[in-house]
Amino acid sequence: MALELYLDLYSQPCRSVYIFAKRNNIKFDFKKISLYGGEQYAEEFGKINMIRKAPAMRDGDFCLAESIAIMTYLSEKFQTPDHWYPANIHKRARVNEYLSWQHTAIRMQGSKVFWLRLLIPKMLGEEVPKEKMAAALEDLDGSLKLIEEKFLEERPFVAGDEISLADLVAIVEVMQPVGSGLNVFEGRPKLSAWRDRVRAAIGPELFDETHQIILNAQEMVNTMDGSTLQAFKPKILRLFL
Ligand SMILES: N[C@@H](CCC(=O)N[C@@H](CS)C(=O)NCC(=O)O)C(=O)O
Repeated sequence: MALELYLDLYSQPCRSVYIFAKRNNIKFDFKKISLYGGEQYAEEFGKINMIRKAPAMRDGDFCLAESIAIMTYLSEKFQTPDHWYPANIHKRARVNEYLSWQHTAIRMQGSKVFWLRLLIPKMLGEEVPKEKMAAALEDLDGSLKLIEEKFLEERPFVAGDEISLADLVAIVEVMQPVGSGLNVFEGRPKLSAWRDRVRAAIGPELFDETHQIILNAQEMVNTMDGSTLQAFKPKILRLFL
């Protein structure tokens, strides 16, 4: 049985897994799972990932959740080039440091800004309170500063001269609020130059193809039936408002 990846490219961790597999010529069946359509709650998907989140992977009888676990598994199984997850103890530690930090920082904040700007207004039929938006933008700003000043410092990539899993996981999160029309690169030349290096290292075609869906999110939301989101309302309001 071919390796299966369960993905929805609206999702940041799905985009990193997708780019990683494609960039490393790992053959897989793309199993599309529509998160806005609630397919993560289907009985069949529960057998693949009982956490009911995407991405998920099935390799024969072996099922795995969590994007970072999936990418490190693939890097080991397919012996991908060292730069993705370097063997050098200090470089790997830098990658791990970023991967450990990002979950509750840029990931949470970029997602929050995306939902506050785009999906929550659609769901509620009104803009979110100004002070909520201001606080979310301030938190996001803090994380973007840390990416520039702590995780990159003067290096081209997080672990040094070459792209690693840390840059891949970072770029998909940094691009999420961009999908809501917020240009996070404006006034941040260091972040912009890093984005250009990451795009070049991934390959501009693969980068653009993967991000097309999120960069079209405003259009998608305009034509979306607001009731589609009602099922997520209690959870999203608890999380973000
Ligand atoms: N830590 C997980 C996060 C996975 C995750 O939160 N996925 C979201 C999409 S970005 C999801 O499936 N959400 C569906 C839901 O919560 O119902 C990873 O890195 O894979």
